[in-house]
Amino acid sequence: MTWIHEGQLDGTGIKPAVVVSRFNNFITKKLLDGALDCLERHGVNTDDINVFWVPGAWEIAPVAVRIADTGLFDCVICLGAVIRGETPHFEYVSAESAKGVSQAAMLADVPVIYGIITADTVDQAVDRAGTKSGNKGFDAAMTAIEMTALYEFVEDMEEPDADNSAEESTEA
Ligand code: INI
Repeated sequence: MTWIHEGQLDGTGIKPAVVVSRFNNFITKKLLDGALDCLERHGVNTDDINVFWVPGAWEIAPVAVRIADTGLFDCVICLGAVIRGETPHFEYVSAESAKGVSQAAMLADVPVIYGIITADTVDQAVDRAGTKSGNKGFDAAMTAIEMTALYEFVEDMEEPDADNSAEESTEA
């Protein structure tokens, strides 16, 4: 028997933290709007959402780690926008902010979700912040809800017992 587990998209009772950077805030404000919209549409209570603003994408991961370490939040959603300029600066900021969030996700007990846009042009960033290509903030929040449910399920998991179950899959 194969056991299949998947987090459900129900945000009831969860306490998310959102870390969002001010750099390129004409984009990041839209990502935040998308994330909040998603959380509220999936049952998260507005009073349970905490938003932390940081200067730029570089600062997102260090703050995300500390927020996760407080134990006060069920997930951390990281939002930012890194847009290519004329110098190699973009490469450093985009690569290190991605690595940082990845490390934070590996270390934290709760899901740390990567919602940082990296774009070659302003148009590409606009497309991903609520226009042609959807809203990456909304998508990140959706991922956070699913992963929060899955983490909680895995944490409480007991050994599956084939004899005592008619179900092959579990809704986390
Ligand atoms: N920060 C961003 O969030 N996006 C960018 O596009 C960006 N660029 O291109 O420079 C950027 N730089 C600032 C960086 O994140 C830090 O805030 C700064 O270096 C101070 O540590």
